[in-house]
Amino acid sequence: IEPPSLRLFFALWPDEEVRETLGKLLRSLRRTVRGRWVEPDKLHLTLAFLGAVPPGRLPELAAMVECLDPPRFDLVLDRLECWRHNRVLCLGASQMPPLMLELVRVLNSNLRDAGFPIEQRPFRAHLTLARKADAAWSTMPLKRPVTWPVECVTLVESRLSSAGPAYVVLAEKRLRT
Ligand code: 2AM
Repeated sequence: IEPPSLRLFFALWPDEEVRETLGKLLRSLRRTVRGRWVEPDKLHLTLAFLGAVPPGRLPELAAMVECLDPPRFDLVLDRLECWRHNRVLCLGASQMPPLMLELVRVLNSNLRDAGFPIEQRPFRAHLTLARKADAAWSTMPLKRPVTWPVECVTLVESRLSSAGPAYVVLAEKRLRT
């Protein structure tokens, strides 16, 4: 019998300070937009989604994170987006840091080399704030953009349950200063 697979993804995981800023923003938006809001301690930005992975491959993926050595970068989240097709409300960036795109490219290239299926759609950096959102607009610039000094890349497990997903950081690598 095969052990159950793990639902995994690589992500940028906010530190406490950024999380607090994001939490404040989320709480202020809650006053005007209805939706199924993400709990502030679960906010994150997915770099590459792996989907179901046999647990035996976990060490390989953890090693993939350890071996990364990307320089730090700032990600400026400066707009809200509400996607029409799935009513996802998220934070986005009008400028993609080249170092972030390079990180995504390296991750995907490592995954491909190791034989993992990889995302064919172009990477669209976003941090989901709410689902089933009823915002009337599709994009809205933030009066006060959030600057996120990205210091860490993580491998995360998502455990789905009726209470919503629980996320467990399985491996992390600090970015080079
Ligand atoms: P979302 O925020 O747009 O929902 C854990 O589910 C993380 O993986 C979330 O950030 C989620 O993105 C992302 N994710 C889930 N399914 C995905 C898929 N099929 N392709 C890309 N990302 C996915």
